Amino acid sequence: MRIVVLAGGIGGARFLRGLKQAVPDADITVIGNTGDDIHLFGLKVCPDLDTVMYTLGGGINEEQGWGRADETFHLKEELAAYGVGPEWFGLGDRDFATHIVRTQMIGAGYPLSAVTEALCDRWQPGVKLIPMSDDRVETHVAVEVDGERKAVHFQEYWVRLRASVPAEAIVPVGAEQAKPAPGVLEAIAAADVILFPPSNPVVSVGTILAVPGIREAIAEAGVPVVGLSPIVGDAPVRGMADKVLAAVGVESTAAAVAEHYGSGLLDGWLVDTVDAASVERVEAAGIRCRAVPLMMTDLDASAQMAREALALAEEVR
Ligand code: GDP
Ligand code: FO1
Ligand code: CA
Repeated sequence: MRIVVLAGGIGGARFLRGLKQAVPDADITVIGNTGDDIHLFGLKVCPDLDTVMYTLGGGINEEQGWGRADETFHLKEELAAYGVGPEWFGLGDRDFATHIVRTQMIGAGYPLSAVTEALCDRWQPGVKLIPMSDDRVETHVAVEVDGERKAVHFQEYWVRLRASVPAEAIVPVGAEQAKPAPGVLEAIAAADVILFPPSNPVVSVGTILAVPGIREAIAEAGVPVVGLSPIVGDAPVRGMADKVLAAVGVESTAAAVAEHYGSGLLDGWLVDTVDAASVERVEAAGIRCRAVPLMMTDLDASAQMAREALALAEEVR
């Protein structure tokens, strides 16, 4: 079975780990969000691609959900001693190596998709991980700080400001001009099923869908498209999805996120059992809906979620 998954970072990665356990023989292609990418200290950092790669490859810091296990921060401390920041972004020594290799290869002329494949040669994530685009896309967030409206990089909004001010608009800068990376449209066209994991619907899945051609290819693939809600009990399980959903005028409920994707894109939607009352509303929007446990507390729970998503896909096929 050929499965295509549109993934952000932690939510996407943990779901993928479950999917791999649920269907070990599946041919899984992951289209990764690169809107979170940031250039720091002259290096290109791709948080969501790395989170997927480290999580599936066994190098992730499990408690944190991002960055490397057994990490140290000597380099960051030395940079700070020179007064070189930003200090608000925690790049560890082991993680730095990934960004150095990536930046060096890009400087040598390799596209991000080829670089990601090379990095995955080491990590063997067991899926084909493709960035949504080889072109630079950077999510910016419009905020008002001290009465002044300005746009900040998504990482600055989330990591430095901790999403403490309202997001007024979300802009995936560069997305309109970006082309899907080689293999993205081909994987979608060849898929038997397309899954939206419980990733952020605005700054993860939404950014991938903002690359011209990807949304259209999914809608035209003619295969079941099934998503899992990242909103449980009217709140994100973690992160700032509520803030970025508000910025695009969507309430933080499992049903509203399904409606936001819409029946033109989604065939099936899973909500958590605590949101069982919203099944009717989602189905009224023309999307088949089931309520099942959606908390990825461990690998078995994530695998069961993957099985439920695939079962729903068969129902709507
Ligand atoms: P990020 O790039 O690291 O923010 O990760 P993603 O975009 O892939 O996923 C973020 C989303 O995952 C957040 O909106 C969370 O609410 C959601 N999430 C995290 N853990 C769980 C979980 O156990 N269950 C569900 N349903 N959603 C989760
Ligand atoms: N998240 C944080 O909350 N603080 C950090 O200092 C931080 C550093 C970091 C470094 C590398 C990386 O791949 C991810 C990192 N993240 C950090 C996570 C990441 O920026 C965000 O959680 C996601 O991009 C949100 O979607
Ligand atoms: Ca992310």
